Amino acid sequence: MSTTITEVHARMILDCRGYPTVQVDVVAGGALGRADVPAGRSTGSSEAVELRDGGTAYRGQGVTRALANVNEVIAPAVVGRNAADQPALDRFLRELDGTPGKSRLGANALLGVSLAAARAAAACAGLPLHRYLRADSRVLPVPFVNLINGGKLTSNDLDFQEFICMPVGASTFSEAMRMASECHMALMEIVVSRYGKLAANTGDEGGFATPIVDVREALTVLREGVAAAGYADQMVYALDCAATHLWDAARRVYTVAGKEYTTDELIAFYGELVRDFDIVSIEDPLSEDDWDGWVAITADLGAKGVQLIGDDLFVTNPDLVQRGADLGAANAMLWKVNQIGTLTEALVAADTAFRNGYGVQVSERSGETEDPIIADLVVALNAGQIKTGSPVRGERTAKYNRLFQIEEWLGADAVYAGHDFRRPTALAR
Ligand code: 2PG
Ligand code: MG
Repeated sequence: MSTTITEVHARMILDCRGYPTVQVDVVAGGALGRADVPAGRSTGSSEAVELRDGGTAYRGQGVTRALANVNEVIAPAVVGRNAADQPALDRFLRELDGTPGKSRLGANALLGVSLAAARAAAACAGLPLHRYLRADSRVLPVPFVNLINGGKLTSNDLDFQEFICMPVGASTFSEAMRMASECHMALMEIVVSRYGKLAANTGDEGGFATPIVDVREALTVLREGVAAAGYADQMVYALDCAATHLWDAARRVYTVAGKEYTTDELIAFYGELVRDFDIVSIEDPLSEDDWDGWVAITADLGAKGVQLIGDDLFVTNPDLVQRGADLGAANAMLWKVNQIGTLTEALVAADTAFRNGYGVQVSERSGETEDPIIADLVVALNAGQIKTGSPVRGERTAKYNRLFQIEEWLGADAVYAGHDFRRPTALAR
């Protein structure tokens, strides 16, 4: 059966923040593949370049240049190529762009084509994307459910970005989501009764944007919500500190809740939080530029069993992940396809992480659409962990809802990663 690309078309759609983004249709062998491109807000400085128009329309956030690059430059060049040869297609896209950061055509233009082609090829094969990408895909991830938001995702004064509960004690993905949803409902009652009605307003990823400043207070309230729902024994906790944004590079200090910390002091603070709040995973505890600090925290908390995830640090870049592994910085990577700009490069980054014994957590961006593709990708990787926000707001639930469908499709073959979320590849065999 032919998998030759016959048509490529990009259009503008709006993401969950009301910002324009790119949606691409690729037709191959008569089958349509469609994919949306998400966008970050607390971004790492080495991410592939997202092309935005500038000017006044959409306050500079327009994507007409990226659309034109797909429709006028990429489309004529990739028509006639094979959608089923993803590595060759993605290599061609990179070469067509020709810049290291994908700044000429835009990573948002390239990624839309890359993902839509994968979907078209899967449709030609008559397979769901996760199974098309990997024949032994069967691990349903632990959802890292972000119930309290701070940092750049809200307008409250809570400095850490995400306060997360993880239903590791569930026996299936469906059961995990039931626990998470009930915790969300119970937590809403608690924050409203304690902080007033406005406290249940939400941030970009659906977590409560409660007016809390103190990190310990946020963790205490989160734990109370979990206990009120009856799941204290099944849940553990995680943070995304997004600490690049808390770091003063010139003075080499971090500011959290108005208090300054050196790297060593901040690591000691994390040690106390881990001890007091069942925290098993911390993303971006330190700045992307504080590599020495990352080595130190990995030798300390990493050796004590805490997962330390590099997001801004690695930006889904295989070379940076390898650098981390060589230095002993972090022990897991956050995996966001749009940070690197093509599916193949992101898959190589995940392989690099797994080969070095690093965990891989597939992640949403704060600016998402209703496209659930990361649900298929997390199962395709047998990665065991996904971060896709609260169990509310359509662009977040789209991913959870797709995972319910995949769980049903896998039937008795489905394995929930549970406590093994850091090393689930063993489960896949
Ligand atoms: C993060 C994310 C997603 P953004 O920092 O991990 O949760 O935010 O997409 O804004 O980078
Ligand atoms: Mg992050």
